Amino acid sequence: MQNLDAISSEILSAVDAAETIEALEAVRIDALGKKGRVSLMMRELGGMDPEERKAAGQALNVVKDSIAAAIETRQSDLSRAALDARLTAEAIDVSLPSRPEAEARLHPLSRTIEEVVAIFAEMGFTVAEGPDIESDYYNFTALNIPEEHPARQEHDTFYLPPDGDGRRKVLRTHTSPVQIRTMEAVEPPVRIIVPGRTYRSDHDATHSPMFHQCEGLVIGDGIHMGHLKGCLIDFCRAFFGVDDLPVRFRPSYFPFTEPSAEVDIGCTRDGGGLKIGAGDDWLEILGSGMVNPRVLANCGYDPEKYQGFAFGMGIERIAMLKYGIPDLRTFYDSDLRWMRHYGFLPFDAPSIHAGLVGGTV
Ligand code: 2NM
Repeated sequence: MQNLDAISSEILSAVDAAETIEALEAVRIDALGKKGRVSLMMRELGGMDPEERKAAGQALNVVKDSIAAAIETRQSDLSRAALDARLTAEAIDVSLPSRPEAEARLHPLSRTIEEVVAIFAEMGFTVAEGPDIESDYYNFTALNIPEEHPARQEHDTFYLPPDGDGRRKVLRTHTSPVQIRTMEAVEPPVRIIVPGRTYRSDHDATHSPMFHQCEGLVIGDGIHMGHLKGCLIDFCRAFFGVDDLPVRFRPSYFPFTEPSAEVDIGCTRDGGGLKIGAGDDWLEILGSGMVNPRVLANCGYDPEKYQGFAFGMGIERIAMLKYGIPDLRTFYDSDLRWMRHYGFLPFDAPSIHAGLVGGTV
């Protein structure tokens, strides 16, 4: 016990000299551990006289506490130093500019489909999709398009080579087969919007053999021409963003609707360019009509019980009008300069409602 002071200051020096948490722990075990120097001296107290033991015990406790306190202080100094070193080593310069990334654009056709779908989704429509390769039945027959109709002719429609039973499938010439498939699959009420690729054997400055359509179908009990007009007037005004846009319904003919109507919007061509929503000129936007009772019957609906309306529009056409794209053929060129000019930033897309996507029929 006589050299307690010497032992104490030796241990305290070792504590101060420990440069790492691990080295400090070794010093702690050497001093205060089970077989440490202080612990061994504690054990020696047992062999002492009571008087001697009391004094030595007190002295030893003071030394033990001061060593424990010194270790604790050194420990927090070392861990703070370790943290400081790590923070310095791992410092992130948040003021650095990000690395340049290729910035993608949304194609104007994708954007236009999203806009049309978002407007009809707001009215309670869901999206339906179907195959691009169709049977003659779904593309023509079910739609009341007769055998002799010009649309069925070789030079208007792409026919695939005949399959096993001699039937020739077609590349769908409109998205209407999806409406037929939907009516076969579900009972009214029906409210669907059908965007997709369509194909016609036609190629010049204003026609592409592949193009896009968006058609719609509403079937219910007591659906009439007033519903058709209200729905399509609202659509035209929402799509072109003109609240008081003039909309005109002009009698027309389609085999699958009766009566049928083309939908025109007001515009002017004065002063060179085209201006939508003003003037005394008209621009054709949509085809529409009340679904022909023969089409309803073909799909297993009782025309006495259910009525409905349908409509269709060309996506390229309405995209060209809305965004001032002068040449149809540029849609399919995949020209990145054109995309940077006419394309859309993806995060600027119109909001699409959850649960909007319906099924594939
Ligand atoms: C149009 C114009 C008018 C139409 C009709 C149908 C169906 F399947 F219900 F009979 N689907 N789409 C339709 C009617 C399409 O596009 C210019």
